Amino acid sequence: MSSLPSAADREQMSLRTPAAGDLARTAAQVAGDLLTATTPVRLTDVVPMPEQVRPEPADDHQLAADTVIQVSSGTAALAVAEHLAALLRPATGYPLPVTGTADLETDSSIVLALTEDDTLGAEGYRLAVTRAVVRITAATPAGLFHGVQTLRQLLPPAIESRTPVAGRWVLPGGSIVDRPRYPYRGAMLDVARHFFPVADVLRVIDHLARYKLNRLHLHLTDDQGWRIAVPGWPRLTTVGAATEVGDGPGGYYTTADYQRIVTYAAARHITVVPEIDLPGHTNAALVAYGELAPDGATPPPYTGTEVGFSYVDPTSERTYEFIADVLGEVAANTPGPYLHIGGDEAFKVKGATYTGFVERVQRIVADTGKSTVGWHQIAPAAHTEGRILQWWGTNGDDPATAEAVRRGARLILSPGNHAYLDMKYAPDTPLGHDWAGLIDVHRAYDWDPGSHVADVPAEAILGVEAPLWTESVTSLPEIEFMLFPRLPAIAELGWSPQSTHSWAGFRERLAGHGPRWAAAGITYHSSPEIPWPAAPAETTAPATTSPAGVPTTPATGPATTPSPSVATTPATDPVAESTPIPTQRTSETAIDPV
Ligand code: TNX
Repeated sequence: MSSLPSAADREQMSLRTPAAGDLARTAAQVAGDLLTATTPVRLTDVVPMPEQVRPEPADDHQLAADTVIQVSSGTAALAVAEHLAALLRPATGYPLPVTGTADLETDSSIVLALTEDDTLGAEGYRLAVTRAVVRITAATPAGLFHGVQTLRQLLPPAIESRTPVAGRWVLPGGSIVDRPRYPYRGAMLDVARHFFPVADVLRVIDHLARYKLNRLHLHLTDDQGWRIAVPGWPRLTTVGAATEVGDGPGGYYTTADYQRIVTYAAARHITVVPEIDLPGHTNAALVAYGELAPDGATPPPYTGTEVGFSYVDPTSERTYEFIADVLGEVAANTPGPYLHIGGDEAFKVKGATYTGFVERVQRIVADTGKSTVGWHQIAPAAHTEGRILQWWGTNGDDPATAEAVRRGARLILSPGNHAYLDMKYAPDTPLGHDWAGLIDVHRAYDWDPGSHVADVPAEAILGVEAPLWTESVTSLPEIEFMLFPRLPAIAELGWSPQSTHSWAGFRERLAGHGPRWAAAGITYHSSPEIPWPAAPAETTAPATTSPAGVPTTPATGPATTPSPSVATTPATDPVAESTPIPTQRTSETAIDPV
């Protein structure tokens, strides 16, 4: 495992933090650029690439101050319509009332309609843009929601502004028919190595929703911290949560916090997959309850980044009482069907002891009514109904995994050398590791989930997930820097048909998203592989040029720095019921090495 960013690296990052005056000037510049950003987006620019796209350039549709959002009868579509309205109101400044009937299609409306169309599946949608009407139809609210994310991308990047922008809000004419390749499309956030407050997690959920991801895997426990309250085991949080990598204070989610996360996710059609990592990665639990340790001796807290040394005692009944309590509590607060039991890197629990442990924990999971998910190391354990393995290998070849699939398991693909978002983009990326290699955007994109693991048939693939381990990641801007632009690459692999796969096309489409992220205050890595729109001539941003001659600072708003000193209140989408309207972060200096 590579070393974490040194104090000198971080020092350098904060040295590049712009002064307040520069920030204000940049904010004005971004707003000015956005004002002029009225060129219609092309219907073919959507990420992930839709299944079918038919542009009709004569049919562009312009939103207007009197545009209304109409929904088909019933309340199921109403929440999606309100979500859409909340997305579009800040930048347009239009009232966009939501009305409960689709009968009156006026000249200026967006219609969301639930239909019986069974060709669209559980998440598909149709979008038709004509001069008169924009219509999204789907068989489910989830399908409508994904259609809304497409609609959002078809408006100019300035739609991401949280304050009104004078512009022509034109949607490109034509139609899209779309549905996902895989039912499981996720990202993982490790909240154990570093703890992230609820507001940060909500913002990550919004990022997933933009790219039609539908699973958020939370890695809730590890050696460095225990992050979830469990009644009857108070020391897990009073003691086990008080540490993280380095010397930070740690933290944990109360039951109410966790419920807020799952509710916010559910409103965005995202299922939370909670992970309690067992039997290894448990030092924080052992610090809290030494009775669970193999020798009964409480270990010291651990805040380093090694793995594989800790484990709960697999021979003690107390261990299984603990696990039943923890998994029972987490299951009770989790609406989704999965419980992730980890199972990785338990180097000290070997052979039959390890498989026996996993099989017993799988039974405890089954007793909660959920399905077991585990890292692919659990493969040798017996099959149990609905068992899912998460592949994180780097060479696509593991006979034990293939055999577990033959016995009925399905796979989530997170190959370490393509999907691990904690890997560095390039040798000089200031955050991350390189044990699985460097992962630039091309590498994140260029693999096929359907044929990745040897001797595993395409039908056994449930989907893809991009994990972000956070040994080196300490703040929301740093999370975003590692997610963008690689998360959309993995999202496209999970959603788009393999027949649309094209690196040349993807990098062109992705380029248009840089200005969107900038307008939304999202920190991102301005990878030199992506042809970001050229910076306007008059920009005051210190746009620098990569060796390839590509500006590393995108035109309508440069990447923000992940320096914690620049980040303001973590922002969630304006649809967040109880979160404040975000403060836009408009700092300008990318941390990209130039
Ligand atoms: C391996 S991948 C781990 C994690 C580390 C990660 C760092 C896996 C299941 N385990 O414990 O955080 O590498 O990249």
